[in-house]
Amino acid sequence: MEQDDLQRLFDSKIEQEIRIEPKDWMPEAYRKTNLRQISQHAHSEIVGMLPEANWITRAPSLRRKVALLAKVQDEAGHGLYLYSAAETLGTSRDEMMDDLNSGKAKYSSIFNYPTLNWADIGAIGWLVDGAAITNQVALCRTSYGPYARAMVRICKEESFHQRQGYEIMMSMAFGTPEQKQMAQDALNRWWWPALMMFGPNDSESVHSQQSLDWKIKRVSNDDLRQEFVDKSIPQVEYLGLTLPDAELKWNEERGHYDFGPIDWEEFYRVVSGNGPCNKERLEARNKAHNDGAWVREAALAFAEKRQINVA
Ligand code: BYC
Repeated sequence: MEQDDLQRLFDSKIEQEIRIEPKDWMPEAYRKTNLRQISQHAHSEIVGMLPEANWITRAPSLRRKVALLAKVQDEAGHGLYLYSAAETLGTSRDEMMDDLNSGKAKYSSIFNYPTLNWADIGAIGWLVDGAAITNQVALCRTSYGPYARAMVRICKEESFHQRQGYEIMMSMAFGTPEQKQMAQDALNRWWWPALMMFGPNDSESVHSQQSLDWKIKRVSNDDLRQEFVDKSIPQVEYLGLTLPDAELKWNEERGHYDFGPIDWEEFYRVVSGNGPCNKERLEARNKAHNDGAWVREAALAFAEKRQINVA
């Protein structure tokens, strides 16, 4: 088929909501955009394990420990589904790992903030996984088949994560005054970074329009952020907590909550590598990679031995 025909076929599939599959022809820029987004997403899942794993040994009860352990294991699984989806676009997992470990690849800004106490684990599950689901439910309808299918399973698991977090927040907000204060403090610290997870405002988002046209993104950064704010407020009210935003107000005309300005300077500082924990996160990833070298070597040696035996 001629290039023009291939492009027309691709465009008509996008138009008709027919998924693009790995062996289909696709524009190079479409391939690269998916690879960028899916690999960044995979890295976020893997780095996202670090702030929570830190609390597994200090969870306040066996039940909490088991739930947190399951959640952190799920994140590893999400990373693996997503690396597999990204590999179908022609890049190896080793290359993606090298890009993460060298600091070349991005991962979600949110994981560069510290988890100071147990209430932070509640706030992460509730707000960070809540923000992630808001984005990911929309991505179940993304145009690239392997990404969309990975998202369906991931969203189901994220719902458990969100509930796990909110349940911790309920225990603390309805607990002693000290526990309630810890829950409020965690909410104060995680609220704004959670809003930053959705990325820059639409007017500043370099990739949004093209990604929306290709149906890689189904909803814009600002619309997803607004959806998250609107659904979080009743949850905050139920807990009897308050949001660290003096400008938050229901806007009858818009049918949405208005909220105060996001500190984009902070966002870009964190995304460019200068957040509170960027250095620590990369060091932890590199250490894990280096400590695991013997496992990769052993697996390769075993695979080679099996091939020799089969031959
Ligand atoms: N952090 O043009 P834009 C999770 C970058 S966590 C860092 O709007 P795009 C989990 C962006 O990459 C969530 N970087 O870009 C939960 C771009 O830079 P490059 C993981 C960010 O791609 C709990 C530049 O800013 N979810 O799942 O159209 C536990 C311009 O932005 C961020 C996903 O990754 C950010 N917050 O839209 C464990 C969802 N925001 O690439 C895990 C999939 C923007 O040009 N990703 N940037 O150097 C997406 O939906 C989109 O990629 C984004 C950004 C909405 C994040």
